Amino acid sequence: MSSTWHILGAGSLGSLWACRLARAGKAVRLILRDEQRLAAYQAAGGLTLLEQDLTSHYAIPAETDQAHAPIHRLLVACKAYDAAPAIARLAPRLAAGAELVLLQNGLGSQDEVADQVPHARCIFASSTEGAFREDDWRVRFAGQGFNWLGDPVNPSVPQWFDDLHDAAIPAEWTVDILTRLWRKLALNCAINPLTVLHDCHNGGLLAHLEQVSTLCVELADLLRRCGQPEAAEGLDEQVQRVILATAANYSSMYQDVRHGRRTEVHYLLGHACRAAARHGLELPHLEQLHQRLVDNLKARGLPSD
Ligand code: NAD
Ligand code: KPL
Repeated sequence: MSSTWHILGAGSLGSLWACRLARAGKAVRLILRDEQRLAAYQAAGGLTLLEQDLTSHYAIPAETDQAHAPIHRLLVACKAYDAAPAIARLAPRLAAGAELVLLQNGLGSQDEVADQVPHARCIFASSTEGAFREDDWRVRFAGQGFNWLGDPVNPSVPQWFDDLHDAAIPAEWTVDILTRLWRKLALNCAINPLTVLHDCHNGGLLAHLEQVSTLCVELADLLRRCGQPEAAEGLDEQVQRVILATAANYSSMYQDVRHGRRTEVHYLLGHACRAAARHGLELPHLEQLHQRLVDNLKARGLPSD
C-alpha cells in the first residue's frame, strides 16, 4: 500500500499539515480544485509556511482530482460543506482499503462523506490548532493546539499514525472521538453564533454570560440525550474558561461572516437543532438562536445552510 499522503484542499489546515509532513520527509501530494488552481499553484512554486519568525517553502507536488493514480491515504482538509461533494468526485480513485482523515469541524459532514465511500475507512479528527491564509499558498501557523483522531467503528490505531509524531503534529488516537467532536460542537454553539449576533470578540460575551449559561443548559441536555453524558459535564464552566482564555480573539464564525465567507453553521448549530428534533427534545433558546443566526446570515446575503 502506498504511503503517500494525498491532501485535499490547500487552505489553512491542509497547507499546515502538508508542510509539516513534507518537512519530515513524508511523500505528500496536494489535490487542488481545478486546472486553473493547479496552474496558479505551479506558478507560485509551492507552499509557504510562516511560524513566528520562521518562513519556510515546500515545493510539494500537486494535481487535480482528475489525475489517475490511486489514493490510499487522504487527508480531507476542506470546509465541512465541501467535503461530501469533493469525495464523490474522488471516489473512483480510492484504492481498496483506502483511509480518509476528516479534519472538518462540527458533525454531520463525516457521515455524509462515509456514505459516499462505504468501503473506505473514515477517521474523524478534532483539531484545536489554528492557521490562516495570509495569501494564496501562504499560510500562517497562528495557534498551537492539539489533534485527536479516532474511528467510531474501529478502535485500531492506523499503521501510519507515527508519521504524525515524526512530523511534529501533536496528535493522539482516541476511542472517544465522537465525545470530543460533540464537546467542541457544543462549545462552538455556545460561543460562535453569539459573537456574530452581538458583533463582538469572544470576550464581549462576558457581558452576556446569562445568555451563554442558558444555552449551555440546553446544550448539555442535548449531549446527554445523544448519548454523550461526558461531553455534557461542566460545559458551562468550560465555555466560560474558553471565553476568558480567548477573550481578545474573534470566533471562526465571526471571521467567516466578517470576510463574507460561507459559515459551517449547518454542521454546528444546525446539526445540534436537527439532533434535538430527531430526539423530540425541545430546546427553545437554541432554536431561537439558530433562527436569529439564519436571519442574520440571510440579511448579509450569506448562505444560511
Ligand atoms: P480553508 O477554507 O482555509 O481551506 C479549505 C480549502 O479547501 C480551500 O483552499 C478550498 O479551495 C479547498 N477545497 C474546497 N473544495 C475542494 C475540492 N473539491 N478540491 C480541492 N480543494 C477544495 O479552510 P480551513 O480553515 O483549512 O478549514 C478546514 C476545516 O478545518 C474546516 O472544517 C474548519 O472548521 C476546520 N478547522 C480549521 C482550523 C483553522 O485554524 N483553520 C482549526 C480547526 C478546525
Ligand atoms: O473554536 C473556536 C472557534 O472560534 O471556532 C473557539 C475559539 C473555541 C470559540 O468557539
